[in-house]
Parts: sequence; C-alpha cells; structure tokens
Amino acid sequence: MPEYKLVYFNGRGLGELIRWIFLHGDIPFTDERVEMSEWPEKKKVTPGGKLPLLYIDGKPLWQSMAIGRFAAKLAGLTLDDTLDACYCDAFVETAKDLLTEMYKILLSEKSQEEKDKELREEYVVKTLTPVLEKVNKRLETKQWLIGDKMTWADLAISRSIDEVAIHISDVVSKYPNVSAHAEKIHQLPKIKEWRAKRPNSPF
Ligand SMILES: N[C@@H](CCC(=O)N[C@@H](CS)C(=O)NCC(=O)O)C(=O)O
Repeated sequence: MPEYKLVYFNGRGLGELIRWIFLHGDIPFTDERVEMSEWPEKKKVTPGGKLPLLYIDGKPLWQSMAIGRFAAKLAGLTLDDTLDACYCDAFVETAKDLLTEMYKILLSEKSQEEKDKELREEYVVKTLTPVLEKVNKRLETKQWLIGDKMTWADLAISRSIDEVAIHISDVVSKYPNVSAHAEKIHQLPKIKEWRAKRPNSPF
C-alpha cells in the first residue's frame, strides 16, 4: 500500500474530514501537524503554500476536496453512478461552505461580541439554517444523503455539524433528523474513538 501523509495545521479545520475518511476506511496515514509559529518558514517550501496537502509516496496532492474524494474512493465511500457521485460532491461542497463561512467570522479581527452577533444574525440565518432545513427534510425518508449506502457526503455533513455544534451549541439540536444522522456517523467505531481522543484545539 502506498504511504499516505496528511499535512495540516494543528487543528480540525479542513483537515478533519480527511482524517475521518482515512480512519473510517482503516487506511494507515501519518497525521502531520504544523504549528502556526512554524508556518511562515514552512509555507515557503510548501507546494502551493496552503494546507492541507496529502503526500502519496512523497508526491503532494493539494485541495482538501480533491484529497477527500481520493481518500473516499480508497475507503469505499463514493458512488459509481456519475450523477449520484456529483450529488455527493454537491453535499460535500455544501458542508465545506458551512465551515468556511463560520471560520471567516471566527477568525476575523472583530471583538468576541461582534463575532457572536454576526454568527447569530448572519451565519445562522443565511448559511446554516437553509442547509439544516434542506438536510433535515431530505433525511425524513432516507437513511443516507445519496443512494442507499453511506458515502463521504454523510461524513462531510456530520463533520461540519460536529464543528458547528462546538461553536454554536443550540441550533443543530432543533433539527432531529440532522442530529440523529450526525450521531450515527459519530458513533462509527473509528470516528467515535478519534473524537474522544483527538487533540484539543480552537478550530
Ligand atoms: N481551497 C483550499 C483552501 C486551502 C486553505 O486556504 N488552507 C488554509 C487553511 S484552512 C491555509 O493554508 N492557510 C494558510 C495560508 O494561506 O498561509 C482547500 O480546500 O484545500
């Protein structure tokens, strides 16, 4: 088997979904973490100057979604049908938007009070709620988001829900199907084990 090394910051961010996919798929990988203090120097020698990167036998693959899709194929978490595979991608991008829009606010220079206000009045209303409503409705009649098996789209949505619930504790619970679906993923043995032992970090 090739050697896989995921390089990301010492946090969850855009690296965490990739970790979940490798862990669930029982695919050995090195989880290399870069401290922010080391980054200015490391960035100069990092292909593309952004993280995450996945080194496959030493050769870098960039862009979190391309890496995630590759890992998902290895882990058997993709679908063969071309259109269904695209719907998976669409949910995964939606899950990424949930994170990037939230991080934009959390990582801004604003005061905590301003961030809290923006999260409640902008993010929850315009970004989070429409997704929760759509996913909750979809899961009324389906066990998994697309097709009849678990895919990386299920992991991606539940990973984003995991992060949202860390920063905004009282919104997701209003959507019972989303909560139950996320819980089902969080109870997968490798993911459960990882969530219990992963390093603590703000993001
Ligand atoms: N579209 C890229 C975005 C990568 C990205 O912006 N990574 C951030 C961390 S989440 C980064 O490397 N920031 C440090 C920098 O730009 O110097 C992806 O999805 O991988």
